[in-house]
Amino acid sequence: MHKAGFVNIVGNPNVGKSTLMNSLVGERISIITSKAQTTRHRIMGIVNTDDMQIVYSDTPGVLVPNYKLQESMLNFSQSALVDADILLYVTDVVETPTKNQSFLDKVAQETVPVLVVINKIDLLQGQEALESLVEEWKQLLPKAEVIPVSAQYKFNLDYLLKRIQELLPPSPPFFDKDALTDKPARFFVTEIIREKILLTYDKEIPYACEVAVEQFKEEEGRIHIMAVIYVERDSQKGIVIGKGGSALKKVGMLARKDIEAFFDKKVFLELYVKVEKDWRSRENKLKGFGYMPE
Ligand SMILES: Nc1nc2c(ncn2[C@@H]2O[C@H](COP(=O)(O)OP(=O)(O)OP(=O)(O)O)[C@@H](O)[C@H]2O)c(=O)[nH]1
Ligand SMILES: [Mg+2]
Repeated sequence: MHKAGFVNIVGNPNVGKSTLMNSLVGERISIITSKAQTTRHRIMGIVNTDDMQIVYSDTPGVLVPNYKLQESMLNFSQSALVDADILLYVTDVVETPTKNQSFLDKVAQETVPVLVVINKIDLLQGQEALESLVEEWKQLLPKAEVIPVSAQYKFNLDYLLKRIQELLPPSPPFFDKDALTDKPARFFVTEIIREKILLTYDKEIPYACEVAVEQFKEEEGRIHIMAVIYVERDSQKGIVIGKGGSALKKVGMLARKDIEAFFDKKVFLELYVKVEKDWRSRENKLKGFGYMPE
């Protein structure tokens, strides 16, 4: 009997959803940074064995939208409540459990199994603090199972995986049995560049940036990539480029290394910066960037 299903990962920003998915899949699919709102899309990571296909979905952290891009991000998170076979509600040992009560209310109404994954337990000292946190979550979501883990240090993930395998419904596979993700190669290029932007710039800059791959050419022995970083205003363009081009050069160098590792090939990366006024608030731009259906 073959088992397959959607294991959707939701939760507030920065709790470690992407770290958890990457650890469960064993590949670097989602980008991870210490900044909130790192993930902007719903990204699938697929694990295949002979008799099983687990389709994980990483989603953006749940937030109150302030502009159209964030509305799309919230839509991705909410879509994961609708089509899950198993829901992983990720929290950590830092946030207040009731931080986002309205989303929790929706999780409480789930008819599929819900696993509350308390992440980052490596940060806790002593068993008592953890026990009381587990107790608190059991009160908040009585039907759910509470599983403490450390996604980064891979603590207790074997138990979490065991429960996922047990709960997975009988079903034929949804994707090819050699598929790793639902996203094309170019997507991972834009994500790697975005990760380096999040690491390089402060404050609002990373949030005002979007990356598009304009050219992706496999040449003999290497990949030639041309990508554009879109910002919302002229002043941001100057900051992204930096003095004498230094900041952009740094982003390009860091990204190229990771893209080479991702494709296991030499990469020639050209980066340009362009202004696309207020793109985060414009529907047609968000469609073009893949945040909304065309
Ligand atoms: N100490 C500790 N840190 C962790 C753990 N898992 C993730 N982190 C860190 O938490 C931060 C956020 O991790 P992400 O995986 O990007 O979190 P996320 O929930 O996907 O965040 P968004 O995409 O912004 O919603 C990063 O700095 C991670 O390194 C863990 O088990 N222990
Ligand atoms: Mg994430």
